[in-house]
Amino acid sequence: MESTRKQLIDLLENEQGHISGQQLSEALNISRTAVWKHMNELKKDGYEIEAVRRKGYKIVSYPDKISGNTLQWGLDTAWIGQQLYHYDQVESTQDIVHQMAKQGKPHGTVVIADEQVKGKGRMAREWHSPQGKGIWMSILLRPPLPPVQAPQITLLTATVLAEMVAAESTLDPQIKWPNDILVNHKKVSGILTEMQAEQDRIQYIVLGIGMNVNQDAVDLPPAIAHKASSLKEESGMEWNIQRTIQSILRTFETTYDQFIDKGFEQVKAKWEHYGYRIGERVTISTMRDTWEATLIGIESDGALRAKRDYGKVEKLYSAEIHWGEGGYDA
Ligand code: BTX
Repeated sequence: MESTRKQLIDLLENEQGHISGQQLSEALNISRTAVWKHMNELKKDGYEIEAVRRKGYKIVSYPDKISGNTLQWGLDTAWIGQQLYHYDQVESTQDIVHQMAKQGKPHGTVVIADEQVKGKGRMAREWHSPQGKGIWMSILLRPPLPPVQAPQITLLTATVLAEMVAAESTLDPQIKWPNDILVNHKKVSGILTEMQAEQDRIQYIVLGIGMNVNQDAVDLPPAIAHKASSLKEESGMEWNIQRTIQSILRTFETTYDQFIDKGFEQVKAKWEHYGYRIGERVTISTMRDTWEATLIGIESDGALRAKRDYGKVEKLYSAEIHWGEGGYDA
């Protein structure tokens, strides 16, 4: 059903003028009544379709509103988003995916909302998720991995988001350890990974991605305005949220498959390529002391590697980093 709809859209898109119901029914191998039903579904999803007698159909305009269907049609993925749910408003997409995981929904299930009223960050922090301005999405993953490897999926996700931003704009995204996406030193995206696991096996991961897309400066809460931004603010252009979601999902699928196949090395290299202040000196505070070091990269368990001036390399799991000029410390 879905793929017929997608083929139908492709046919309509590729035709300069109108395309007749007869041609469509032959090309898709379905009845003309079925073609007509599909057209009505497309209209419901916001496609404006012109139907002219004796000539046929033509797409006049595309939906500007996100829907599960329109997201799925343009996706072309093997497993991610095969089940995709879109909501206007939710408390948090994370909670919905946790429920779905318990009900046995498959690996790759995606939940997206236009707005979250109780969006959450790490450590019970709040994640501001205003209506229609960003990407608020959670992905259900069932990786064949032990729980110690879960942080690698968060790091991988950060590289996917950075790559997407770099591919779709002239912006220069960076990943601030462990997993904030920054543009011009400001946070445009955050990742929340929640896991259900047994001793040696991950049952499932709910991977939450929040990305500020089309907020203007005034849309950002004053408390975070100095350290947060949106893709629009930084690039000066409005982004198509639907296409941006599709681009993230596509890149995610390829990167994840490669990681499961070949391991973490490539992800690590990419992370370090985008890593904020990698190769630079910062001040680090741990429980015991405060010292200066040069950040050199990450470990495969997600730790940050920092080299002391006398050469010793430290692995940091939780530390306060004073990111220096332009960076904020939280
Ligand atoms: P985090 O703990 O790294 O970031 C939370 C902190 O970031 C907040 O304390 C605040 O200072 C700042 N902040 C809050 N909202 C924003 C925002 N929109 N942009 C920039 N900074 C902000 C990061 O947590 C993980 C965020 C994951 C969000 C996704 S959205 C889909 C899914 N559902 C859900 O409830 N959470 C995830």
